[in-house]
Amino acid sequence: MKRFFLGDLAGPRMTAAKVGAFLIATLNDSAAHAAAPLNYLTGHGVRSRPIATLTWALMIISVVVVVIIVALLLAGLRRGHGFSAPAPGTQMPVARPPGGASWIYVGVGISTLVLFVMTVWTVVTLAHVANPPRTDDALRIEVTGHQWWWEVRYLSPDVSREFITSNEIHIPLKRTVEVDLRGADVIHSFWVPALSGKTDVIPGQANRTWIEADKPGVYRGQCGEYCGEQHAHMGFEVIASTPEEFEKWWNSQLEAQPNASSELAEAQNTFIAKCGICHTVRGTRAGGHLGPDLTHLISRRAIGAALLPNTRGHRSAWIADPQHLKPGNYMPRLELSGPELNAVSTYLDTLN
Ligand code: HEC
Ligand SMILES: [Cu+2]
Repeated sequence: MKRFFLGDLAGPRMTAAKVGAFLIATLNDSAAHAAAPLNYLTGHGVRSRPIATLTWALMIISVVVVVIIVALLLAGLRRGHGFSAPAPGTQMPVARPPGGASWIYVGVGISTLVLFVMTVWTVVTLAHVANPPRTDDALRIEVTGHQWWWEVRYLSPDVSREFITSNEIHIPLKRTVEVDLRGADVIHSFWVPALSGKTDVIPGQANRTWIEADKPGVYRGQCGEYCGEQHAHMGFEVIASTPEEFEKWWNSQLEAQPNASSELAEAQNTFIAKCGICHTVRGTRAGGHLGPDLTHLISRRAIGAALLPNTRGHRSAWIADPQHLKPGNYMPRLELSGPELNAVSTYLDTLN
């Protein structure tokens, strides 16, 4: 499936076919994810569907209003009143021709009614989606916004089942997920267009939002509030799967990493020495919190906050020069030697 971006439409060759293809990709539910990952015109859960319906309704009403106004304006211009220039010295009458005022009364009346209905509909929809329909079996997670990545902590009544991961949120299908939002530095905004609207992530303030997906899949999320140089690359992914798959994933994430076997010991030591001050790998002496938790790095789909696919090549390129791939981010270029880079990459490969 070709990916479409609004930018594709612009440029010198904006054809009807291009516009059509874009609209079809936007409207076609299943293609929408792949074609336009941040598409908010189709909802995929109990929360986003009423919002998407409202968005479409407001958009259609607005377009109809513009069309009516333009049509009336053109009709008025065409009709004219055959107004010939007065002879010099004569007085111009100031009285307007009678009859036109009813257009204004009726127009204002209809506009007021439409605006009133739109306001009530908006308020009712927002109130309806503000709180989840049921919270008794809700899953609770805590998401912390950092410049420019997301830390995700899974909460559980049994604290031994809690753990931290980053930039990837797994959720079980058809279950409410309450998201407690924390800010580590500046104001960010948590946004998964297909599942919910935006909620600000503010340092020192505990905000809460909720998401729920009813179809399995990968939903793209994005920081929705300008937060500095790499704001555009502060993405994440929400992965919705069946409750069984979700449970399996949770259990696998809980596991700590074993101490490396003798042939990997040196690679692990290099990692701990060079990277452990900022990154955690549970089960080892690497326990830093300045960067994402790397305990199960290999299980994730992307690195750099949804910047690059998580392949060995991209990982090595990142470690060799993170400032080239994401200028200004808080992982410095570490000037590793060739063997060190190789050792660290080899060690990362084991973090399943
Ligand atoms: C000074 C702190 C610091 C050091 C030292 C550091 N990192 Fe990072 N690292 C970060 C930060 C911060 C990020 C998040 C960058 C972003 O996405 O904005 C990061 C991101 C990463 C990521 C991507 C993780 C993800 O889920 O997106 C990998 C992989 C990584 N670092 C590996 C390493 C390795 C390997 C080393 C040692 C050679 C290392 N880092 C050293 C701070 C550090
Ligand atoms: Cu941000």
